[in-house]
Amino acid sequence: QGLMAGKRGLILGVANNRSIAYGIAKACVAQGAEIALTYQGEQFRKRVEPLAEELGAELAGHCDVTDESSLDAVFDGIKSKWGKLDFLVHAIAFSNKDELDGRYVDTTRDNFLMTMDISVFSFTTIAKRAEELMTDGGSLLTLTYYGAEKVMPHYNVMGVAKAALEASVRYLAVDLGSKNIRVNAISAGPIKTLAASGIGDFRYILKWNEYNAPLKRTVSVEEVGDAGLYLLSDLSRGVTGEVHHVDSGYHVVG
Ligand code: 0WD
Repeated sequence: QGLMAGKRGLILGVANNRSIAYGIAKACVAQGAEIALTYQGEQFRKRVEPLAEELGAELAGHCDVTDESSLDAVFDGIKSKWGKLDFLVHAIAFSNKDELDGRYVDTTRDNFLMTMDISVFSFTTIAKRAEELMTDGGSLLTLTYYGAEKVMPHYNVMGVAKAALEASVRYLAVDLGSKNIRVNAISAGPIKTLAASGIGDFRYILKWNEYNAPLKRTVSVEEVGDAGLYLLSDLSRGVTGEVHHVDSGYHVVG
């Protein structure tokens, strides 16, 4: 029963119960999906373990996307446990906090490369690994932000990375389309999560959205979760290469 009955998915990027990936995981499980979660290192294991238990999810182990061997281990594990994969969520991004403030022009080479590696290249290499397991087609989903399209205060190098991530969605959609693997992104409005706490003046950005978005409020992880459910389920079977805004409509005025 449910929109996701019989579907198995890997969800990367649950850090805690405020994570966008957690909202997506909950929505999928409520519709009958079987899911596996990864965590980044031991410090997140103890936060993610109870969430996995609550959701009836498998723990697919430690995953640091900059470490190929940890990716190999996660995908080998999925292959031996499930043999195939129907959907995948990539909700991962990182940049040095001290460069998510001030001017973009001051970005260092090291942080530029690290930000692009964790926030952009990881989706491409994960898509390649998922392709092998998505033998009956599938759906890949990543998370982006409006700072890819317009300059947002303090978003800096992450805005440049999200622009590259959105372009990756389009190229991957073409590469994988003939195998009926769809690739889409949700451009979420600002939500107070651990990752967001690294962005300078984030409370101001939340307030700005409340005042200016057509719906006059910010969005919740449940709302992003339900949109994720649509993009991961067969309801969106005709949709690929799309960046879908779940932002109370902010992008039409911002
Ligand atoms: O306002 C927001 N919160 C928005 C977030 C608006 C629009 C988009 N997004 C995006 C983020 O850029 C990210 O791509 O949504 C995605 C999920 O972010 P989130 O739910 O806001 O943040 P969080 O709950 O912190 O999860 C992101 C997690 C990391 O947490 P920390 O706080 O450690 O950065 O990504 C994971 C980590 O668990 N992560 C990694 N996972 C594997 N390998 C790595 C890595 N190297 N780096 C970060």
